[in-house]
Amino acid sequence: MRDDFARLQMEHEFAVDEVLTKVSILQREFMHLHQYNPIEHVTSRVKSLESILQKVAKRGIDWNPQAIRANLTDIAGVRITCSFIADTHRILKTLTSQTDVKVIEVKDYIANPKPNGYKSLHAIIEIPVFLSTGPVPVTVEVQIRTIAMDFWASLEHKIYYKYDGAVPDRLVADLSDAADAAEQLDRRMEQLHTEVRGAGSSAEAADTSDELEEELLLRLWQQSRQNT
Ligand code: 0O2
Repeated sequence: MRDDFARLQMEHEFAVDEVLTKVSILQREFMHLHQYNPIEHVTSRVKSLESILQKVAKRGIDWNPQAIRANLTDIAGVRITCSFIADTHRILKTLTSQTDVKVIEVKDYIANPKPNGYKSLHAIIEIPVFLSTGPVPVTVEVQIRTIAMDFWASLEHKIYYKYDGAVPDRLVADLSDAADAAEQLDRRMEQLHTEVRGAGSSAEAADTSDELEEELLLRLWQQSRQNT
C-alpha cells in the first residue's frame, strides 16, 4: 500500500515536470516570436500524502490508489501567473490545444468570478507520463491568473485559514472591494500595455532586430574577406 502511494505521488511529480517543460517551451517561443514574455512566474506542487488522505477522507473516496487517481484531480498542480488577462486565455488555449493534452474540465472564474471575488482560470488536464512499463495518463490541475488575481487569492487564502472558513462579514466585504480594485488595476495595466506596444509594434521591433542582425553579418563577412 505504502509503495502504491509512493508510486501515485511519483507519477504526479513526473506529470508536473512535463507540464513545466511545456510551459517553459511556450514561454521561450513566445519571447522569440513576439519579444514579449506573457508569463510572470510559474509555481507547482504535488500534494503531500497527508493532504491527499485528508481530502480522500473528506470526500468519502475509497482508500485505494485507483479510486484516488480517478477522483482526486488536483494531486498535481501548476500555477501560471501572467502579466495580463488576455495572456491567461492565450496560455490556456495554447497549452490545451497540444495533441498530447486531454482537457477534462475548464472552469473560467475570470469570466464568472466566485461570489467572494476569486478569479482564475482552472483547467484539469490529462497528460501521458512515459514510464518503463508504458504510458500512464496523469491529471494535473493548472491554474492561470494575473499577478493582481494571484495577490488577492493568496491573501484571501491566508484570511480563510486564519478564521477557519468563518471569515467575519467586514473582512468578506473588504475582500470583495479589494477584488474589484484588483480587476480595475488589471484592466488599466492592460490598456496601458496595449497603448505602449501599439498595433504592429512587435512586428516593427522584429524588423529592426532583423535589420541589425543582417548589418552585423554583412560587416563580419566584409571583414573576413579583407582578412583573407
Ligand atoms: P489548495 O490547498 O490550494 O489545493 P476541489 O475541492 O479543488 O476538488 P473545487 O473547489 O470545485 O473542487 O475546485 P475549484 O473551484 O477548481 O478550486 C480548486 C482550487 O482553486 C482550490 O484548491 C484553491 O487552490 C483554488 N481556489 C478555489 N476557490 C478559491 C477561493 O475562493 N479562494 C482561493 N484563495 N483559492 C481558491 P483547494 O484544494 O481548495 O486548496
